[in-house]
Amino acid sequence: MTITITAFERSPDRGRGLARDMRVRWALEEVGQPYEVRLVSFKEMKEPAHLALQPFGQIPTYEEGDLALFESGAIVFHIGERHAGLLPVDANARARALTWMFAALNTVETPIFDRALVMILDRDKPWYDQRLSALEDSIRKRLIDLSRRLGDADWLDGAFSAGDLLMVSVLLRLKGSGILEEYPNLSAYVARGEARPAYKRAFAAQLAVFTAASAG
Ligand code: GTB
Repeated sequence: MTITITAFERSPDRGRGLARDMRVRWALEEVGQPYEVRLVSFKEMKEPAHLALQPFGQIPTYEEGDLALFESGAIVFHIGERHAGLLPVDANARARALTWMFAALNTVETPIFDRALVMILDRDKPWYDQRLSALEDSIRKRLIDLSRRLGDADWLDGAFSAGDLLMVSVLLRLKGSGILEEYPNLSAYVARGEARPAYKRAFAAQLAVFTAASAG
């Protein structure tokens, strides 16, 4: 059955792989599942056809036969459940991988995404510097703990899993900020994720969308 996901027709990140279709592409590449991409404009994302798939008018979505999903974490989990390569077979290890998926999205991504939003939307506000600094403190708190837990391991809990896929995806947004670089083992962890062939294929595919849109 064909898998179809949605992605930005013109991603505001200009092909840097930061939009959330990237993690779904990466998961599909890790498990070796071919997929098609339907590109949507900002206008189309708010129209009834897309809202039927994603009630908040966002990307990504996932369609496979009569199954339609939204929320990148749920989609990555579904891919991991259906195909080998992202979730351990051992029940306890699988539960721990799921825990890291939630940790990535609930605990680590929140201040990182808020920082990005403030930097885009609030630069002109009188409280901008104070808010940015508070968010960066919150991020550092998370990274100190994550760095300590990762130690000198390659991945968070044994073999690479969907937990690592989401954690690396979340941390990538900090690359070049100077904050991630304060934690050399986390920088190296992110680089290990980016070096995976599946990541590279996913990155190239989403970049090709931006390149084509810029040429057209
Ligand atoms: N919780 C949902 C999920 O994980 O699937 C969140 C989905 C989401 O935030 N989608 C964003 C979206 O559709 C795109 S990824 N936004 C349009 C809207 O809400 O109207 C977030 C994103 C956007 C832009 C960049 N960037 O330019 O760097 C990075 C990430």
